[in-house]
Amino acid sequence: MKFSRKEYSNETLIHLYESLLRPRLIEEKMLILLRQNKISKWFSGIGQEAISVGITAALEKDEYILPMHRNLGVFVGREMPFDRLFAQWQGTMKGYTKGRDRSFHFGTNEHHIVGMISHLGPQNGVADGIALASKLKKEKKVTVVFNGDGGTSEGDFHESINVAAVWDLPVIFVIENNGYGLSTPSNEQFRCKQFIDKAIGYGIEGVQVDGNNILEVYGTVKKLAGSLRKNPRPILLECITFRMRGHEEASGTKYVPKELMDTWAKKDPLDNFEKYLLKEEVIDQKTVDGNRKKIKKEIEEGLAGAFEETHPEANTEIEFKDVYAPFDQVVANPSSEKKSEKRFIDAISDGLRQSMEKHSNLVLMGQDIADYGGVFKITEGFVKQFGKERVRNTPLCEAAIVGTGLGLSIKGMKAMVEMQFADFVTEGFNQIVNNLAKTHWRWGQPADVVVRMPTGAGTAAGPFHSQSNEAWFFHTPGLKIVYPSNPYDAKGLLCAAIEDPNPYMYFEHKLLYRSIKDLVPDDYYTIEIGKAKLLSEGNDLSIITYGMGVHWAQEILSEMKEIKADLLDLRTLLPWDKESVEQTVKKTNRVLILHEDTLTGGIGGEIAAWISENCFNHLDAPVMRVASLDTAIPFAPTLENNFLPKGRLKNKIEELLKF
Ligand SMILES: Cc1ncc(C[n+]2csc(CCOP(=O)(O)OP(=O)(O)O)c2C)c(N)n1
Repeated sequence: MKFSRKEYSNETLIHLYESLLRPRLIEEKMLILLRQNKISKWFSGIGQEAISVGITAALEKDEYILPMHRNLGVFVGREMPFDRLFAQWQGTMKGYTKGRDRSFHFGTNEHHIVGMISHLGPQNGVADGIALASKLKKEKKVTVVFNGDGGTSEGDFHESINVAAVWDLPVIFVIENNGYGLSTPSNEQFRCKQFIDKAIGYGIEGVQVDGNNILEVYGTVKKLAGSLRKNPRPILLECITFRMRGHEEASGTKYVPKELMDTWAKKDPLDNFEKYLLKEEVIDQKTVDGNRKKIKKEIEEGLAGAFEETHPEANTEIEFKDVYAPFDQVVANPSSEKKSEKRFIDAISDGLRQSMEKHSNLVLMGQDIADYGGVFKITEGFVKQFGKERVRNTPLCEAAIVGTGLGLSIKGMKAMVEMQFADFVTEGFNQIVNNLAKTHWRWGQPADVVVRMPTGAGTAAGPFHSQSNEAWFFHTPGLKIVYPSNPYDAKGLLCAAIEDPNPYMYFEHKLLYRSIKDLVPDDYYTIEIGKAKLLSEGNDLSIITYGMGVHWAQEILSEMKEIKADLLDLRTLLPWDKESVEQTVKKTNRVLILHEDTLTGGIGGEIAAWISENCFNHLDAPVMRVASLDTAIPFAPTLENNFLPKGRLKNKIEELLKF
């Protein structure tokens, strides 16, 4: 291995050497502890340390790094206290996740590190968001995100590089090309000869380095980072290396040919650098021995601190409390009586515009939302008022953009992501349910993102432009869900969702956009989250519903004049208003839950279960549900009408009353 020390001082070389030695010695210790059954799992980065170490040393301390499972060198390079780092692996309170997540799955803003979730890929979108925030704030900072060669097959990788390319984001996308993804060799993972060739396809620069040569990695990244700070743009950095141990310790390396192991053993980044420094007389054997002794002592001290504690005592209240970032909503009332007639769509647009005026850190992202104004024209005129930096057209890449939203919130900004149709949220699903929803609970980082979801059927748009998919998210702790049924609520709930630092799914029914209007305050206001609204009152039965269900119920009730019903509009689905539900059940003793979503596994099932468990003595009839058929949504209007529950509502009311 050829080293070129360039202009580096002895101090720099020794710093790099010690930074390489630390993770190696920690790992050697962890492998012993693993054999002694004192730690649970270990992903080894032995042989690859020069990449994490060189990159971390080349960056400024407040530049974000998004490492993976083999990047111990990043955590150590950022001078994370050993006792806390080791405690994190032990799942104790001294760690970074209150025992909730394992190994390297955590972030800390103090050290400007955002660790991966287990899923490979989503870290790239988050890196885009951090880089976008840095760029918008004109900070001249670089963000670095790590990938294994196997992980590059994931869609998130592709989407995020594409976004960074189109938006000129200062991100270094690192690929540690180490020959294997778990047991799968490169030739079964990708067809390209080398990853820098892929950079061409994204229209960005690709740079390849010997990932085992610390000076090459350090020097290259230092130069690239300097250039990116001045001239923001993404770079694909391919680091050629090899995985010297199994995927994780239990999986072994039987499938790796011995010759490969032997060849790469000779290229060990630490041994080679140590030999070079000894030869150049930058260090001597005494320093080598002294350093090892010193670091081993630091490790032992760290371990003693980490092993002081056992696993945390479970406290259900705290577990629930941390699901959401703390936020005491103060409901904002309009500052004047001024009102004007607004359609549902105008109310949403108005709320969004006023939120943009109120929160200068709010960024809107979505397909065609800039000059075109979005396919439904919600953001028409926004570019003129707020500029293209804050009203951003995105490429077709829902996952990367939701991830970008999280990245923005890590940098203290707010994001609104418009799904062109709620159906397409499937492409961003992982980022929502695993990243947005869990990040606060895992390591205390709020995900200040509102995802707007144009939803619902009735427009003969077929199975992929009509879905009601709120139940997918209802099952995910950490999200909040609002679903307004009228223009007043649409504006107030949107403004409230944007104020709250927690992640929201905001459902807006497309059929209501232009079909209903109302007198809506012109000023900014918010509506209490988690509060249902009783829209009409009667003693015969309670109809509990939301969204389009409200309008169907109103229409049918106006036809069934002899029947007097409580009509409860939930408005917020997560957390839903149990108190108001309980009140109406106790009053009418008969409950019908109505929703546009399909029956099985719909939100109605949960509410019905809760009522039967908590209000059983107040029921004169079983809780009944009416919902869409358990099929996909058909295109032809006759079939669609048959699918939707409206046509069955009247009979169901009669059935319930007869019981
Ligand atoms: C989305 C996703 N699919 C599958 C896995 C399981 N998995 C964890 S690591 C791994 C192999 C990763 O290979 P590579 O990206 O090359 O990184 P390396 O382990 O070689 O450093 C797999 C398949 C995962 N974590 N996430």
